[in-house]
Amino acid sequence: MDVRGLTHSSDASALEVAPQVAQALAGGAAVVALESTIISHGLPRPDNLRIAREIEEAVRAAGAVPATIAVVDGVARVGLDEAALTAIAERDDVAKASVRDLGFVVARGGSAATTVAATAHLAERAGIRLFATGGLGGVHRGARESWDESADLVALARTGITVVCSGVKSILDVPATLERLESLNVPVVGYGTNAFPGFYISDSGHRIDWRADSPAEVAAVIRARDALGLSHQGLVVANPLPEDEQLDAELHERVLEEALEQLDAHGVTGKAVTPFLLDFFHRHTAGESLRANVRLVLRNAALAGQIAAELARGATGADPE
Ligand code: PSU
Ligand code: MN
Repeated sequence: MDVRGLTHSSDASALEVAPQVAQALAGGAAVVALESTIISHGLPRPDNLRIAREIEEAVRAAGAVPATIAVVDGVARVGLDEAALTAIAERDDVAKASVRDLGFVVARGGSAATTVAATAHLAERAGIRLFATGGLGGVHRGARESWDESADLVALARTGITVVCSGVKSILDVPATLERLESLNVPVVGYGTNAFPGFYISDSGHRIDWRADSPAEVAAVIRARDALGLSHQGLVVANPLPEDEQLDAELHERVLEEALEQLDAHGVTGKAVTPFLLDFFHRHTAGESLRANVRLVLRNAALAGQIAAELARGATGADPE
């Protein structure tokens, strides 16, 4: 298996790249990494498995090979077959793993869905340049007391991957998250907009400096960053839901307020916070938030596929250094 930087056979058995993905990478074809926490902890069963397949399909339709990433029975897998995808969606023993959890899950032969941070790490290690998800983790509201900031942010500061997302989840402190991304040198570019998207809603109300209007423009920025020695750091492409597909703004405000109250009332902390809030939303918006969540992930998967295809086109025939 052609895994970048892996020399020992013991390493190679801890990280397995699916044949289709390995082949695409070796041939310089377009590949898009997909996270699995959204499948196991972010979307309700039984819809999650069908949606996971649809996300992969959206990547394929854009001309790229999907590589959903997760740890299955002690092996970090880049690209899941049907059995592994089903296991992640349906099994009760699937943990939520960020970067720091990976070693434990693998050493103990366990299974885990990977967060944006962990997925980005494994994808980069396999040589994948594009990654699609729903919304990034970030600084939680009340972080001044709780210090709750997703490891997604620091991971992006030192992982060379472009993440297409619909901003950060609206349950978070959005302006604080944007400030942290700035401190961490993680660039944010709006896709077709200078308004930072608000996950379920098109516009979070916060502006961003940079905008790109086509996959080719994003690919040009990625290439320029590579040329300047910035390829070891992440790039965030913020792709908003069109206004007519967003969650009703009033409904969003009301449910968010209730969700945060319930979070406090139940004393939920740590990595349970995000799944709790997303689940609360899905149950209290009569499925509207779920539909918005699915739409935005599919759109992000398609755009990541287009950018990956654009990058692959540019690379063909070019000197491999
Ligand atoms: N985006 C979604 N649904 C999700 C997530 C993102 O649309 O479930 C997940 C991602 O895996 C992200 C994680 O990395 O939530 C953030 O969790 P935390 O806040 O505990 O770092
Ligand atoms: Mn957290």
